[in-house]
Amino acid sequence: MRKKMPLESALKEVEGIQQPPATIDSSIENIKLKRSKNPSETAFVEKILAGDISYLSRAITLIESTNPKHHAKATSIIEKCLPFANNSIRIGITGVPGVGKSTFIEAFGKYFTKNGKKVAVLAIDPSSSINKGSILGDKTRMEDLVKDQNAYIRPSPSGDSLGGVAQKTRETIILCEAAGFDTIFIETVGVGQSETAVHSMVDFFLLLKLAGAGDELQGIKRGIIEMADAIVINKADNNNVKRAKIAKADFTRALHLFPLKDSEWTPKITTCSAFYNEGIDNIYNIIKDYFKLTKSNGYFDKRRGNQNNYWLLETINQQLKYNFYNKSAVKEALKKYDKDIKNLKTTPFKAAEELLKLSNKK
Ligand SMILES: Nc1nc2c(ncn2[C@@H]2O[C@H](COP(=O)(O)OP(=O)(O)OP(=O)(O)O)[C@@H](O)[C@H]2O)c(=O)[nH]1
Ligand SMILES: [Mg+2]
Repeated sequence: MRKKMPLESALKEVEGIQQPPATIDSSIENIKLKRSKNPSETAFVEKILAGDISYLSRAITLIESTNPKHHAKATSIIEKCLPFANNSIRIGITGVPGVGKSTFIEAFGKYFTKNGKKVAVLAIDPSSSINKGSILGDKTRMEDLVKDQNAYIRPSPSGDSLGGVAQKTRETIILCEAAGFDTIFIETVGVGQSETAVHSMVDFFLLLKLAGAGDELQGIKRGIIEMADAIVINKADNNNVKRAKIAKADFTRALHLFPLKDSEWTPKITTCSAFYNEGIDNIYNIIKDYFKLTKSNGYFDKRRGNQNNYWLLETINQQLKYNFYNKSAVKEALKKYDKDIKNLKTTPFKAAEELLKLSNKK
């Protein structure tokens, strides 16, 4: 009689083959995250230091919140993260709308991640509160970078003042660094004061330009070119290559007019095509050279120290202003004095004096 085969369970059919876990770790984490609606500061800090993007994003949301409770919590998280921050290079990228910032950041960011870096992309754009959709367009232009495990893209915080937005971005930088991002890009649209704000929070300032767009002189006037550590003429491709070369020569000549920078760095002018991924390696090397120089001559640390000092005073100024204008007594009196000034009953100087006295009263 034939021996009966032992009854095999269907489940054993795949013995020896590793079974996928019944649940995915990341899903469990997500569920847990949703459950713990109000994680403690310590939980936040632990997760951020472990590189947890969900917690990083939630902490940034706390920074951006206008709720004073959130603000207090965010401040405490930032303070606890501070000892683990600062180990990054911070690069400001600016240029007029359409110059190719998003396309460039996609190409440049990928170059960094390919070289083993972790890149966080933040934006300063106070106008984004009006035009919230813009980041969507951006994300499609940064298609690869968005999917990159080693990149983190955070849309610009909305806010009604540039100072407020800038401060939030600075705090966000600290959290991103604590979460292990060693390369921070700060993007801004080169149309206003935001360049100065970005300049005051980065180590290297990169200006994107177009060949023959006629805005060269404007840039010189506004002092943006003076701030630049590199001027990159983008879209140097197809039938634009020649014009880009001419622009490069023009800028090189113009830059000779400026005195040597404190950093001892001579700003570099180069061309690239973000779209065709050309010239990106050259810009990467320029940046490497810059950090080599400024870290060895002490400028890197000095500049960060100066920036901290600037932000200390800037934050005090903002807070004083905010407290002053938000006092109801001041609000009312301001209207009255405004009228009195118009009716020539008092002078702006006397009125200001009285208003300031008023703000000191309990
Ligand atoms: N030919 C060419 N086109 C480019 C290049 N870089 C960007 N573009 C195109 O220029 C257009 C604008 O590029 P974006 O990257 O969106 O420019 P932006 O500076 O981010 O624009 P805003 O977000 O509006 O300030 C897009 O159609 C890009 O495909 C380039 O190197 N060569
Ligand atoms: Mg863009």
